[in-house]
Amino acid sequence: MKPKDIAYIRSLFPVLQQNINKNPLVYLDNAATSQKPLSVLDAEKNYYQTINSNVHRGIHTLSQRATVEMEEARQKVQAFINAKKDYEVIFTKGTTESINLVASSIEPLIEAGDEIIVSYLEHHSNIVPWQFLAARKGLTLKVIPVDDNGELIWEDYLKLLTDRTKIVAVNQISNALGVVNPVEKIIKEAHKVGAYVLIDGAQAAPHKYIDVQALGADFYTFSAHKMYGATGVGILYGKEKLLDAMKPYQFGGEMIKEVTFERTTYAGLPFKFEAGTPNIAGNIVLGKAIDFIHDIGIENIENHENEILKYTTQKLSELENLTIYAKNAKYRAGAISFNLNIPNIHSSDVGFILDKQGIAVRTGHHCAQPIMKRFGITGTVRVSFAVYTTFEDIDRLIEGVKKAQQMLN
Ligand code: 7TS
Repeated sequence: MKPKDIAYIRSLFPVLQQNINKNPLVYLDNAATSQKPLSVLDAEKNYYQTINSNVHRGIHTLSQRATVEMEEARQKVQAFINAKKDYEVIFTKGTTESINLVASSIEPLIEAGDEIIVSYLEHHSNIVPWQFLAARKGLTLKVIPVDDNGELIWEDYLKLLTDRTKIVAVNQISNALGVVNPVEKIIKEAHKVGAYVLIDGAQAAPHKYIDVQALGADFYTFSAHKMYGATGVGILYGKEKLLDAMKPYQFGGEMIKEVTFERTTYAGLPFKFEAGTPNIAGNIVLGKAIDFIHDIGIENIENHENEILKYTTQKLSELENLTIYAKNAKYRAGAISFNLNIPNIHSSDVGFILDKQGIAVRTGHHCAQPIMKRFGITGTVRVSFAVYTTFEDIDRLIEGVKKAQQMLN
């Protein structure tokens, strides 16, 4: 994209127009959460000012409007990931809840002795729910190791697959290192042994085109707040047949067909998994966030961010005494992790010095302690991108890192 296009896009994000610690904000913590464009902010306000009412229950006009808008948003998500049916799209409160839902509701489909495979690259939210499922049901949790480039070791993955493998749960892009996993191949191999595959797309959906049918994913999860939408909104995509066979996650209003004190029957998809009043405004504005992405074009976003990633890698590589993790991984996207090679400092020392210059990054273990341990570290400085990231942002980052080097040496 041309600089003038990026300048226009930046003008749509009020939060970017401010000084932090007396410097223009450089926001490089998009993997944690992205900023929101005016169209999303306005839609959220407009919902509360003109529509606010509960969905799926009111005979009155406002309730019907809210319902139509929320269901239109569901259809936008369906189209965004190319799901076959709109009711295969479940609104949750985030990737974490989407994965917990599957790890809980899938119980009827598994038996003691079955095996679950995750990878060293996972966010804690794609490890811990499976650990607890394994403990509840007497399953074995296996882990795909990574090599020194931060890439999954393919031969080891193949060796872990057995006819007892029931679930394979991996991310498409690692939040800690930015490594892109070969999820299409992973899914194909898992299906050969009859396993179900959950893809954690929290770091992929904001950055690249997703087609759940082409991937063949059984489940696909992501968070609205990382893709220009609101916090408290997530998506679980699941294949109809599997969602139908799973038990409900939570129980209450919305998810029932008929309740008596003796017996309750459940509603069909997607309501079976949407107990209680949802985040109506948040779900509606996810539709607006998707419109925003479509207006720019997801391929344009991906290409721009790849250019930024290449530039950042090159500029960081020119600095001495600095380690970039997964630098030689074949495919990376969205984020880059590094540390200064200075004894007795923590990544947060660097983050603190950058913040004083108005540069926002994330430091620490990024909720991915196993991969940190694999590299013998407690954390990294992580820089992560969005459509509004500029080459000037990266120049400011590099100057900031140089300053941190001087101050900490
Ligand atoms: N999976 C991955 C790959 C993630 O990056 C995150 C959040 C989650 C799951 C959980 O998403 P949530 O929306 O339910 O919280 N990752 C990060 C991060 O890297 N920094 O802050 C949150």
